[in-house]
Amino acid sequence: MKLYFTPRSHFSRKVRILLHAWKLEVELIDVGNVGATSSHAFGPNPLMKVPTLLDGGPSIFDSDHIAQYLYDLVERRHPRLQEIVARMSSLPYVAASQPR
Ligand SMILES: N[C@@H](CCC(=O)N[C@@H](CS)C(=O)NCC(=O)O)C(=O)O
Repeated sequence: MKLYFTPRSHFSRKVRILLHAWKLEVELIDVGNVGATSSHAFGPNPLMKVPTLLDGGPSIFDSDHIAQYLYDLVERRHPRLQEIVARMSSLPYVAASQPR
């Protein structure tokens, strides 16, 4: 798996937190300047944004889509993931951060 990212991108950080928490092996590719005008700098993302994930198929972009992809990947290995996430969502500090 390859993740095109920048260290200061909060969208990238969200994905990196999941990769780290779920112990997924990834090659991190810092694209450098997000103001770059060459699309090559962003890897295979026609929108020229980070993060972008590559995992042997078509490129996956938009951090929420990447998060869902990673979740599905991990869930296949750990069928109880859904239960664990549901339990976490009921914790007061997580519940308090949910929109009303
Ligand atoms: N909705 C996208 C937003 C991604 C995004 O806007 N990334 C910024 C960096 S934090 C970027 O690449 N900006 C470059 C640009 O818009 O030209 C996501 O969730 O991944």
